[in-house]
Parts: sequence; C-alpha cells; structure tokens
Amino acid sequence: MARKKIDISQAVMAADLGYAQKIRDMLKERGILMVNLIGSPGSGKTTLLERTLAGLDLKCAVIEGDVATDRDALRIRATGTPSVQINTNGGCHLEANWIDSTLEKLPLDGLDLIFIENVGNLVCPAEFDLGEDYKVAISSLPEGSDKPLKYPLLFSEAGAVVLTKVDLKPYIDFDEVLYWDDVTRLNPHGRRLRVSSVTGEGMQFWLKLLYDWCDAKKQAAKGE
Ligand SMILES: Nc1nc2c(ncn2[C@@H]2O[C@H](COP(=O)(O)OP(=O)(O)OP(=O)(O)O)[C@@H](O)[C@H]2O)c(=O)[nH]1
Ligand SMILES: [Mg+2]
Repeated sequence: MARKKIDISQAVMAADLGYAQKIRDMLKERGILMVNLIGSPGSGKTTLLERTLAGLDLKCAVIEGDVATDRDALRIRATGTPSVQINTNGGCHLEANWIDSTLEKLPLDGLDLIFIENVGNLVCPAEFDLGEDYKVAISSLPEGSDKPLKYPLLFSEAGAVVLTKVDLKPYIDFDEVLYWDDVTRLNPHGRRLRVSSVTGEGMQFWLKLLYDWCDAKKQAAKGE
C-alpha cells in the first residue's frame, strides 16, 4: 500500500496561534500583564522569580514549565504566590493551549501579573507565542558572552534581556562589552538589565520595569 506523508505541523502551529490570541484578548480585558521567562536550564529563572515576588507589591501568579517534577512550582508556592506546574513529559517548550487550560486553575480576579517560567531551553520556547505581553531572555554569566549571536531569535524578540548572576563576574571570563554589543545589534529597542539574585544588584531596575509594564497594561485596559 502506498503511504502518503502529511505535514500537520502547519495546522498545529495555526491552532496554537488561535489559543495565543484567545489568551491575549482575555488578559487585555482584565488588564493582567503576562511575562514569559525563557533561558537555559540553570540560568537562574526560578531564583530571579523568588527574589522578584519578595520585592514586588503586586498580585502575581506563576505558571511553571518543566519536563518533569513540580519542584519549581513548590519553590514559588513557598513564597506565598499561587503557582501551577506544567510537565511537558519530554517536550522542550510550552504551548498556548496548555497555558489556556492552566489559566483556569489560577485565581485571576484582581491579579496584576502572571509570570511563565518556560522549559529551560534557549531555542524552542522562543518560537512559540503563548499570548504573553513580553518574552524576557534570561541568560547567566557562566553560560558565556557568545550566547546572543548563537541563539539570535530569543535575544532579538525579547522585550528585555536580563543578564543574571553578575555577582560571579570576578570569577568568570565573560566579555560583557561584546555581550551587550551583540544584544544591542540584535535588539536595539529591548530593555537591557544586569542582576544578581544573590546580592540584589540591579533588582530595583527589573522591578521598576515590571511596574511600568503593568501600569501600561492597566492603562490600555481602561482605554478600551
Ligand atoms: N551566584 C549566583 N547564583 C545564582 C543566581 N541565581 C541563581 N543562582 C543559582 O543558579 C542555580 C540555578 O538556579 P535556578 O533559579 O534553579 O535556575 P533555573 O533557570 O530556574 O533552572 P531550570 O528551572 O532548571 O531551567 C541555583 O544553584 C541558584 O542558586 C545568582 O544571581 N547568582
Ligand atoms: Mg527553574
């Protein structure tokens, strides 16, 4: 029997864009900001979130994406913030239809800000629209200063690039001038921040950016 190969990837992507638009419409109506954190495994996403949630005077919730375990959701819940874990069971990124069904499990009333911590990966998560307002690239000093040009999609589309673990600078050979030059070339309009979740360096600028983004989202909702 002759076999015919059918490419369903286009259809799957198109269906997911429908979910992303549904999420975007719902969040716009409610004035809730959604920020999608994307970075390598161990780049410091959950630690940055823990520190952020302790410093932000906003009502937040977190959707955690990991291949396996609910460890990150447990860390977030320990801060007193509602968090739901999605396990991708091998998948390397989150998709909008999963975010859509997960939002039903979060207390949306009165919420200001939803963070998504995507699966640790610099490649695939950048390709998927989750209905977020901003993707934020999280890259850490120990990963090396050559990463922006090697993984250009994420760095070019991010609303902000956050360089984490800057407290390790004295111990690591990292060309910060090259790093920021490359980021700026890829993404001239994105915000650029350097933070340490250990010392707190740079955290005030990150928190200020989140407040500004939240204010803008609420203003847009009022202007509807
Ligand atoms: N020195 C230093 N270590 C950090 C900093 N932020 C995180 N770490 C450490 O980096 C390691 C990984 O941090 P996580 O926050 O779990 O990283 P993650 O990006 O959430 O990792 P995955 O969820 O597995 O992708 C932990 O040992 C943290 O303590 C920082 O600013 N400075
Ligand atoms: Mg994590």
